[in-house]
Amino acid sequence: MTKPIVFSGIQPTGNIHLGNYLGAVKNWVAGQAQKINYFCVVDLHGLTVPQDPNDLRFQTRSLAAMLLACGLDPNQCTLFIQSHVTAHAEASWLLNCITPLGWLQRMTQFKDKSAKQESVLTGLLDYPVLMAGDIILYDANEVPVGDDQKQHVELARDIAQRFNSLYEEEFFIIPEPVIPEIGARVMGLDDPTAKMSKSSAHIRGHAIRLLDEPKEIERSFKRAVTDSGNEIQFSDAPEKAGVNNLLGIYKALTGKSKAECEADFAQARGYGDLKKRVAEVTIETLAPIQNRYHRLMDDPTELDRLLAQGAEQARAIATPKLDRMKEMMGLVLPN
Ligand code: ATP
Ligand code: LTN
Repeated sequence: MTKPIVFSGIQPTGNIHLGNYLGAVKNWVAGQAQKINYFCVVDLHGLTVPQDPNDLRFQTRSLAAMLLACGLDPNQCTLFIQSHVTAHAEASWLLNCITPLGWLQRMTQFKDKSAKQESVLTGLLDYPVLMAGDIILYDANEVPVGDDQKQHVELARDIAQRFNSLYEEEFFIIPEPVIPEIGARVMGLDDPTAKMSKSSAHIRGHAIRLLDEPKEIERSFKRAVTDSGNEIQFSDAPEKAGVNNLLGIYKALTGKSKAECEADFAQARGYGDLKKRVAEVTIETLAPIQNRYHRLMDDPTELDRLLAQGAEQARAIATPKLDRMKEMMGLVLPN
């Protein structure tokens, strides 16, 4: 049986946090051996909101090191930086020319993010077209992402289908979003009604960043917003969102069932015990990741070598696919 092809991406737009890890990266690592994997640090997507150039450069390399530290294995996956493979930017232009504007204006992430910007950049609207190109250039079958990206993967399906019906049936594979059952939407510790997000990770007590020191992790969990009750159970009730989020984090980190998680806290004296235990398992999970991260950042030559190797492997797939697209659309390929 042929192995499924997996593609996913993450933006170098700030400190990677527990939501990114549980909603996406942990699942990339877990599925590596059974599949053909492409994982991409999407620096071109990062440019869709204003960035400090030096900061973006640092974040891009730091994120790549962090992904390796989390367990991505260059022998089992292709890890690369999006702008190193120019086919992505070119594919997005070609796909722009078959994508109706209305499809992009409907995207909820665009509506949310543009509402927060003083001046909305064209790239922000166009973001999902670049993302569609990322995925379909590699004939990806599966796109493991958190819940917030489902709409973008569905748009990628629509764009692929439109290209196929205009030019050649079955040219692009129609990708499927793969959303984890638990961890798909980790909420902010300071506000359990909003998703934990990189762009808010600088706000104290909002996120657990993968590079946080144990003391900071304990502090953030201690301050986490809960309710005035003391029942430690999974619940969909809006007032229980804080406790539900903490239990969800505990479940995703330990791999235990819901019943086992609840049983672990049956004797707890209150939310304080839950917060303390969630902080402990988080610190235990992050310690080896942080060690590996620092080792990689201390060896820039090795990191660059791995990223160059990833880019070369990615180009070998993406460039011929892009050339076929160009030909189908009527462009003259250079001799
Ligand atoms: P930004 O705030 O800059 O939009 P982000 O925190 O949403 O950043 P991305 O780089 O956009 O991070 O997302 C990387 C991956 O992490 C995606 O698969 C996304 O679905 C997932 N993800 C992001 N936030 C969460 C969250 N709170 N819970 C679960 N998964 C998440
Ligand atoms: N938009 C995604 C990042 C991303 C991505 C991709 C995810 C860019 N290209 C391709 C999956 C597949 C996000 O997480 N915000």
